[in-house]
Amino acid sequence: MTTTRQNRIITLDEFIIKNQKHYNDATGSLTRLLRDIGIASKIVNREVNKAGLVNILGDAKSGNSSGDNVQKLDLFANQVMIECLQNSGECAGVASEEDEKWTKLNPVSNKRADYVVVMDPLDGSSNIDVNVSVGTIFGIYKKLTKTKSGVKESDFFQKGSKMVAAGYVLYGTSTILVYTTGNGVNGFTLDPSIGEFCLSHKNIKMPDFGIYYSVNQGYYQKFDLEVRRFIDNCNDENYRLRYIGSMVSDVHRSLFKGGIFLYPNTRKYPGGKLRLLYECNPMAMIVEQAGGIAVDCQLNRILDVPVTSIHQRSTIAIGSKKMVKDFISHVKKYSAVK
Ligand code: P6P
Repeated sequence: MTTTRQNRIITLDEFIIKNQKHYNDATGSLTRLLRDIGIASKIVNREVNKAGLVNILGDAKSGNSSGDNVQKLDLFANQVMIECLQNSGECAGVASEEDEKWTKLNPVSNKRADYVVVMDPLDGSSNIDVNVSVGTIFGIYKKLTKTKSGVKESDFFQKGSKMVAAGYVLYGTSTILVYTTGNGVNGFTLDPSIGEFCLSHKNIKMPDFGIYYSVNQGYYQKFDLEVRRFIDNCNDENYRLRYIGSMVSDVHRSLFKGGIFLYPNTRKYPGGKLRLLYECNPMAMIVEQAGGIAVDCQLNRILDVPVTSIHQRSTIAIGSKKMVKDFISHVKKYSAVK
C-alpha cells in the first residue's frame, strides 16, 4: 500500500530539523539537544514499562532534595537524562529534582555548550509501584555565561519566560512527548515497532474551557478561603474532579480536554509544593503556548516569577483560559490579602 503524503510518518527528529528555521540561532545545537532528550526518554520509557519485572521498583532508601522517598527508577531516569545531555555536547549544566545542586557537564567535544537544562526526570514517582502514569519534565535555557565551557548558578536563575524550549514525556497507556520551542505545541507518540516518536498531535490548542478540575481535595480544609470558594464553585457547576497525583498526567489531560490544575499553599507547603524551575515553569510555557494560562495563587504569571533557588517552590493554577480567569476572579473577590 502506498503511503500518501498526508499519511506519511513524521518522526520527532525530522520535525525538529524541519522546524529548526524557527530557532533564532539555527546552528543545529538546540536541534541536537532536543533529539538527545528524545533518546533519553526512549531509554527511560523502556525501564518504566518493565518496572514491575525488574528489581527496579521500591524505595531506593534515599531521599532527594525535596525530601521525597526516591524510587530506584527516579535515580535511573536522572542518570540516563544526564548521560544523554552530556553526550549531546550542547548542554553546559543540568539542574534536577534529584540532585541538591546543579551539575556542570563537560561537553564531549571541545565546542561551546550553549544551553542549560532543568528537569524533573521522573515526576509523580510515588505512582510507579501502582502502575499509574509518571512523566519527565524539562526546560531549556540559553546560558548567560559567555565563556565556552563555563556555567554558573545565574544561568539557571532565569525567569521561565527566558526558556527557549520546554517539554514533557508522559509514560502512560502510550508514551507521548510534548514540547514547544515558542512556536506552538506538538505531541509525538512513541511507536515501539520502529522505536521512534512520531508526530501524533500537531499544533495542540488547549480548550478555553473544560468540565474537569484537578486538586488534592484532601487538603480542602487547609486551603485559603478564596481557593475553597473556587472549589465550591466547581462543585456548584458540577465539574468533575480528576486528580492523578502526577502533575504531568493532570496537566496533560487539561491540555487535551480542557480543565484546571491547582496546587495551592497548604499548612504543610505554605509556599506550595511544586517546584518552580523544573515543574511549574516548563508546564506553564507549554500551556501558554497552547492558549492556556498559568499563575501562582498570588496571581503572578508563573513565567515571570523570579527564580532565586533551584528547588524553589511555587503555588500554581494552570489550565484553560476561562477556568483560570474564573480562579483569578475568586482570588480577587475572597482573598484576605487585598
Ligand atoms: P500530593 C508528585 O509527587 C508531585 O510532585 C506532582 O507530580 C503532583 O501533582 C503532586 O506532587 C502531588 O502531591 O500532595 O497531592 O500527593
